[in-house]
Amino acid sequence: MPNQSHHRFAACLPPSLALAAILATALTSCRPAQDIHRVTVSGTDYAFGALPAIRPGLTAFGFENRGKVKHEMILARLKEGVTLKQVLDLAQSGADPDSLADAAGVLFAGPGQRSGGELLVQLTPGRTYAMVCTFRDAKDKPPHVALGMVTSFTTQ
Ligand SMILES: [Cu+2]
Repeated sequence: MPNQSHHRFAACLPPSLALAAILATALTSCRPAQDIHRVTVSGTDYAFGALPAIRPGLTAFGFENRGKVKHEMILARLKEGVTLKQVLDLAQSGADPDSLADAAGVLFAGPGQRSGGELLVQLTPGRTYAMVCTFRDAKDKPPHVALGMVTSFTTQ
């Protein structure tokens, strides 16, 4: 009787042990591959707020606008060995600073608002990232970066 041997095998597993095995499998597959750090960046007219120490790894950035005009937070990883000053100098000369950095993404937030989404970035160890807002309040006004809305951090 083939069915009987099957039953006998199932019966030799204590039910609680079988359930524990199923749960362990389910919990393992639900667990994220790595922890996601969360960093909220604040912006005012016209600066970014102080940043906490930022570690390498998967990081979700949020952007909170505490100012009275619309702002953006462009996040870019500077090329190895490049300084923020070099990027700003190049931008000021009218050239495109994209050659010195790799953009990660951008968040927008209206006055007094938080960005509707977050920016998920895999931060590289020991690298410098720049945050910048290039909005202008009017066509004849300077970009916010020229008013001081720029900052940087190096992953530690
Ligand atoms: Cu701005």
